[in-house]
Amino acid sequence: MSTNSSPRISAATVTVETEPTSLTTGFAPFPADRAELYRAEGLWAGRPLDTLLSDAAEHWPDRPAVIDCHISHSFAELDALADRTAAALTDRGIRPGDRVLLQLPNSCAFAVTFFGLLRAGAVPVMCLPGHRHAELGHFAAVSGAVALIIPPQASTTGFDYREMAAGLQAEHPGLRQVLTPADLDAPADGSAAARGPVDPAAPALLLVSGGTTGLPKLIPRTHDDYHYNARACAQAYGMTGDDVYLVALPAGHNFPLGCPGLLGSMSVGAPTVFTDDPSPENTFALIDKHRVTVTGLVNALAKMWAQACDWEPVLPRTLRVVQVGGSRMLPEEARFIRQNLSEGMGQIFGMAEGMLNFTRPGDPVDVVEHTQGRPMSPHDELRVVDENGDEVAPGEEGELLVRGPYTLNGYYRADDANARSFTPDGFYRSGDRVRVFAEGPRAGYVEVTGRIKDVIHRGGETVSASDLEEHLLTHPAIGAAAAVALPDEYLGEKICAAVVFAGRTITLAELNEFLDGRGVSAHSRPDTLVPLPTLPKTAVGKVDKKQIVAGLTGGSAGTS
Ligand code: OOB
Repeated sequence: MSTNSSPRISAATVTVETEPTSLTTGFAPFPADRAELYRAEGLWAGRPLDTLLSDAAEHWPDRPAVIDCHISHSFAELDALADRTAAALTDRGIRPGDRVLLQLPNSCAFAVTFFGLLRAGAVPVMCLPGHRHAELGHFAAVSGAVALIIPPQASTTGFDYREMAAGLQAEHPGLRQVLTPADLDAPADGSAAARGPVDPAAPALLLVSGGTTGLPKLIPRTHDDYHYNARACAQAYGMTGDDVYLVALPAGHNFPLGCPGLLGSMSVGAPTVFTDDPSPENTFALIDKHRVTVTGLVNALAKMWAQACDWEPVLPRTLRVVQVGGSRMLPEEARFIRQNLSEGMGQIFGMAEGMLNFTRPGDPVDVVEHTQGRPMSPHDELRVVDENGDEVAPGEEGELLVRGPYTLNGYYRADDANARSFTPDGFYRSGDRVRVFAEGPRAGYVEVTGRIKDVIHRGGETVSASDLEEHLLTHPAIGAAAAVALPDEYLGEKICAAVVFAGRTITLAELNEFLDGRGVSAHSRPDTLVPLPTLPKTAVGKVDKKQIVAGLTGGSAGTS
């Protein structure tokens, strides 16, 4: 078991890391008693994460492992390429425990580099292609990363990663190297990377948090917990070597990486197809070509795919499981996606911090449409509490607190955030407002009703953004909506409805008359109505309220 060495470094105070620090500095491991339980129960395998690949290469050497529009590799080939990359990394001075920022587009090179880093004993920091200087600089400072791996070419939107990397290096001298996959492809001098023994209780990778306030935090995922996460998820979806998984979201995000994603698919010998273009035209053709059976989508993308089924010539008929999650979904939206895109539509409520809830293949339609699923593991512990931290009555709403075999015990090097985000007995405060149904066919399933902090303080009233959004979406002229708080001299905050009109437009007065008719109280109705061509999205494709507010107040969008 790794030790939690002190002193811990607070993210808020770290700006530039010049001295290399130990991986476990500022890492909160699982407490010994629970670790013991998860091992005894056989959940944790005690194996390094990259053994998912070596095991697959041993069992199914010739089966396709990864496929993109340029190339494909069998499990044996991917395994050999990972070794080669590890040797090249070692040759370049990357040492076990070193953090390395990984920012690559969806591609076979992503998989090769990810496993190469693990094999070298390095810890990838899973950046998304949409992250920019502010996020990367923050990840570099907090993690003390020694290298950054970027694509050799500009992004499809013309963004130049090399230029950003040069700027980052100037500010973070600890970031000694900027590499592309091509730099790691040449046969290395060393025959194999000598990483030494791996502590399965230590962090294998750092995921970034999906929160929409402030800069993302780093989430240490251990070999034990992430190996379990991937395997258990693939198993719960009934995946076998006959399945084919499609990565349509950014591959470094927890959802397509390990839920079940690339790693879960690998655990059962199923290939993963990568695409950089999530449009229906492109993905439907790929799904057809590779007989894709499983994929994961954020809500907006799922809705777009479902709409496109009306006109696309090739339909995604081979899909058996379409997981939809990442933000709140109304039952009507779920029904639309299920009926138009795939009967295999399921909901997933997950977080990079760990705990996953999802509906299972074969669950009743009522459960699939009205809930965000149930916990993945019998060892997930959920608590729903009120504002005083007291548990609410069964079936009532409150904040979800979680603890379990694959949920973090602390953000990486973030003492201040940790003091707020964890209870003394180790439960993570998710910030999500949920109810866990207590009876009937939905018993044990979770419904996400909003974010605890996503509220607008208007005058003396507290208005829930998600409640208002739900009402807004019932208006036939509104295709998408976000309720956000704007500063107001008299009220403190006023309510702004940012909407995407579907076909025709309406005025604020018409909207408020409609809301009045639905029984929405006067103080909970929008003060301003802002039509937008689309709602701005985060790097993974969720509605980015921070950016909406920044756009309307002339402030900086922060970072996304
Ligand atoms: C996934 O992970 P993150 O880390 O990008 O975001 C987590 C947060 C949750 O705390 C919750 O606020 C929200 O995103 N969320 C949902 C949701 N799924 C995630 N809110 C309502 N309904 C849902 N179904 O987003 C993620 C990770 C793994 C699998 C799927 C999604």
